[in-house]
Amino acid sequence: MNTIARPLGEHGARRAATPRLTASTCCYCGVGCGVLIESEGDRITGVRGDPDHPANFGRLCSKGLALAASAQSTVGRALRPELRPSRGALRRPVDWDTALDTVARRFADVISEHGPDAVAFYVSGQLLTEDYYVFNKLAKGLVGTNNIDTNSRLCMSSAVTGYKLAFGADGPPTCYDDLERARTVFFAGSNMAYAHPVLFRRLEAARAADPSIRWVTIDPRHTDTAAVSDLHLRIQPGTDVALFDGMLHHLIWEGRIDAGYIGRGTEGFDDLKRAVRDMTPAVAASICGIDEEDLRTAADWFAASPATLSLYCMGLNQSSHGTDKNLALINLHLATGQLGRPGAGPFSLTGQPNAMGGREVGGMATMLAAHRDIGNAAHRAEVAAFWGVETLSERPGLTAVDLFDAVAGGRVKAVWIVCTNPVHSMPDIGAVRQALQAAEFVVVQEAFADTDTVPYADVLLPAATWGEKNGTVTNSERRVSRVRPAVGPPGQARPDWWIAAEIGRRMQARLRPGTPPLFPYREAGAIFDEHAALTRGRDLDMSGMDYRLLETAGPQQWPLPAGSLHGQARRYEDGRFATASGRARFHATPYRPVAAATSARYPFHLTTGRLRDQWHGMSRTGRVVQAFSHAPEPALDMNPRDAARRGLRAGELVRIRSREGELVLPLNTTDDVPSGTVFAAMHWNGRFLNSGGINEVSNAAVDARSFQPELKHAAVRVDKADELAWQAWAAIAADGQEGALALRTRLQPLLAACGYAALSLHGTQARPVVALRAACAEADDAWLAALADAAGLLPGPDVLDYRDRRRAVTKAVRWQDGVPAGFLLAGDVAGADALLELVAAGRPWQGPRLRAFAPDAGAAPRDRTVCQCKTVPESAIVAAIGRGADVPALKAELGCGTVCGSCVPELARLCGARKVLA
Ligand SMILES: Nc1nc2c(c(=O)[nH]1)N[C@H]1C(S)=C(S)[C@@H](COP(=O)(O)OP(=O)(O)OC[C@H]3O[C@@H](n4cnc5c(=O)[nH]c(N)nc54)[C@H](O)[C@@H]3O)O[C@H]1N2
Ligand SMILES: Nc1nc2c(c(=O)[nH]1)N[C@H]1C(S)=C(S)[C@@H](COP(=O)(O)OP(=O)(O)OC[C@H]3O[C@@H](n4cnc5c(=O)[nH]c(N)nc54)[C@H](O)[C@@H]3O)O[C@H]1N2
Ligand code: SF4
Ligand SMILES: [Mo]
Repeated sequence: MNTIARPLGEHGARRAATPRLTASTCCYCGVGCGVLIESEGDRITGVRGDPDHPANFGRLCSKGLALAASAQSTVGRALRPELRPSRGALRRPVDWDTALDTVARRFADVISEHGPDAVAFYVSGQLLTEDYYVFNKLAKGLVGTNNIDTNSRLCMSSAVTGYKLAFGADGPPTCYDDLERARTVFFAGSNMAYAHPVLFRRLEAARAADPSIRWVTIDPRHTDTAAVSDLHLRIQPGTDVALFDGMLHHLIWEGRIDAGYIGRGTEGFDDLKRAVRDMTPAVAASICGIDEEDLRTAADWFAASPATLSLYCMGLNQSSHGTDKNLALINLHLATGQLGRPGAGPFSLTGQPNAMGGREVGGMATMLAAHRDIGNAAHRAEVAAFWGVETLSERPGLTAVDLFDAVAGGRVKAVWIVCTNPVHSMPDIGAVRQALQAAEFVVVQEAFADTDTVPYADVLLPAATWGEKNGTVTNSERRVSRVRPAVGPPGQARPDWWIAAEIGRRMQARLRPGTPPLFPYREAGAIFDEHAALTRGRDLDMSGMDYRLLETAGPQQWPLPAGSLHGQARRYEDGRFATASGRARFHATPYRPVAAATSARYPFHLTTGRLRDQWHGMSRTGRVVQAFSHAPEPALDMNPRDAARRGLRAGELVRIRSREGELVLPLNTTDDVPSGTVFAAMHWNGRFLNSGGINEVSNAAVDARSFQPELKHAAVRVDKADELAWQAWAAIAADGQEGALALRTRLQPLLAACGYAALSLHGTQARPVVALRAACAEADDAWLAALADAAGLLPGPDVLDYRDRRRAVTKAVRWQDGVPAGFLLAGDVAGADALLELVAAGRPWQGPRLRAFAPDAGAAPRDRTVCQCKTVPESAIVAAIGRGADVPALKAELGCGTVCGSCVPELARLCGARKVLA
């Protein structure tokens, strides 16, 4: 045990005057790394990895390390409740009582008039378990509706459905220890190098210790994960089921399956065998667009390895047949007995920090608390009795896509959105906007005031966020960790559970006056105890867990029934599953193509995914300069051959169109995407773009069993946006994070008027530079004047400017203390890259100022930062590799990859690329 302060009470650290350390958990991905937060008074001053936490043993990735930087300013935070007094009016600040009473009254009125299913809750896998529990009880226990769904529907629901169908219960059978014990690792639709970096570090270390360990990546894109794998199965998007079925066919007919395991612990194999009879390796390979030999190799490695671990994520789940993709992979594990022992098993990586906690509390429209089912009368009765309510609704709730459809259609009149940004992250955001516009009453509970969903709020409820909250989260290996507050929330922000409980109390007084209080909580620990008690006797039994145990014994895995002191690392080791028969079930999984077929009109297959250093809608990472340095601007990735065929050049603006909508992005050409497929990062949204981001063009097709949308696949066309002939670039150095956020807020309203516009951050955290790139169909003087005004680039003593009205060209550079501190180019943007580099570098200017307008401007061309921790640009790495450096030499010479390690896969890849070329 360490001696670090682990305060028990709410805001325990706020009163502390001296620097202190608070042990908590990272608020980003499902790895669930332990962090130590340094704080002084009400300020977070630093974050480092908790050496005692069993997920990361002190490590953090680039995002975790930037957490303190993300919490430096309250500019842009939601700081007080706001209320729209009438339709069309602006929201006005109100006190908490008014906000809470209004939400309770409006919800209660709708329920009384139209019934409980006329309201809905759309919540988040980033809530803490305690928050989640209260919302679930509010919806299902008090209101009596199952209309509570969550962004986990966009993320984990196919994995949940797959596990339940195959094993009888949700949750992975595996644990992190298996990462070190696996001898063959399959990354299936997972870019783990970016999305679960600290676990990838553990895999790297294991392979460094035992180079015979094999890695196989299944991904249409050549990701950093694929680049460092021994075999990359570069399948056509959406064809995983054919691949897995083809692998199984090969193993069956080669006699490589584990008949003993199949006989002892499973059922349904004969049906499956019949179902894959026609999916020969040759057929499968041709559907997938890969070599038959590679398919056979992958299958042989899978079966022959002493321990095969599959790590899978959105490439499987976000599909109109995501459940089948999960089941087909699980079939392989069951058929080869690669399960229930160290290093082997199907390991679904959870995306969000508490997607697993949400599943525990049953916080989705299709489940009840503690892995119980809505359709099961006994389960409903158990939960109703536990909560002390008469009955629970047996009507299935609305899942995410249907939920917003019902809002649009008027069946759901009031919706309460918590800790998620659907106007960015849902498929077909045009439809979501229409729904929220049509709704009678929209509540948004957010930590940040400037997300794309907030404008639709009739009531904005300001939430406390990471660093300020108290509770628990459960990570990918079912491990429950404490989240502790290092500082108090700013302004009037409050913890999510508190807001839910306060409104719940008020609604109860209206809907069920005189009944025993459902929300008596005074602190988070009491909610956890209630949750844990409700799991008693269930597969996830954590009735032995409470804050005290987590305090003394550290983070624990479930199951951990009352009386035990430690959780269970691995499940199903005895070969008995949670099904009625105790046997795992095989499921036949016929291959089906993606929902949105490409056509002559929409010839490209669009897939989407994550960048290394950004998190979703960027409400937090978008405040940190270094989060932009690895991928500074949004882009559409296209194979160079496809681009050449269409006469498109890198850097040009292209218009991406689907049946749902359109947006404009700059083109990036790269062999990382195969011919016929294009890729865009999912992060950029209306805070940074003139459009809402890539979900303008995604579609709402869902899996028939998990209801998870096919966010990985859309059919699009891509054309040159050559009507956007008039371009403008601007960049302005700001005074620290506060200054940069304030400047971004001033510039943001200018985006909408453009055919394309993007904001990004450059420079350093101490001297951030806010950059704007824009393009319009024609010159717009009024817009330009507004930009110059907002950016402090109006003519003046420190601004050198040049105008050619006839050609509609404007150029201006601003100096501050002899340093170029901002520029604006419009009409003719040659040299904009060099000027941006100059302003970002912040060095004093030598020579005549007029020379700043010359296209080369004396600065090196812009460069990507590969290593964020040591600020090492790609050019320096490529140069060192040219001199013969390998990864250890790069580390020694340049320092890159020596701190968080997030760039190590890319370093390896850059070195490997040289080998291929040499
Ligand atoms: N840096 C960073 N890390 C994150 C997040 C973040 O926002 N930023 N978010 C977290 C969350 S919530 C999640 S859910 C996870 C997501 O983690 P991942 O799922 O690993 O990340 P993605 O980039 O969404 O998608 C993974 C890969 O799926 C591939 N893919 C697309 N279509 C197919 C297909 O049909 N078959 C196969 N086999 N692959 C396909 C894509 O090319 C992509 O490389 O990341 C978590 N970690
Ligand atoms: N095209 C495409 N779309 C996708 C995906 C994809 O791969 N491709 N991935 C999907 C997946 S897997 C996911 S998980 C979703 C994620 O999509 P979202 O859920 O929309 O992602 P975030 O931007 O993380 O939204 C969380 C919000 O909660 C706010 N917040 C932070 N802390 C707190 C808090 O403590 N309380 C409250 N009340 N609010 C807080 C943040 O400011 C932020 O706006 O996106 C999905 N959308
Ligand atoms: S891997 Fe990175 S983002 Fe994920 S929990 Fe750990 S530090 Fe946070
Ligand atoms: Mo996710």
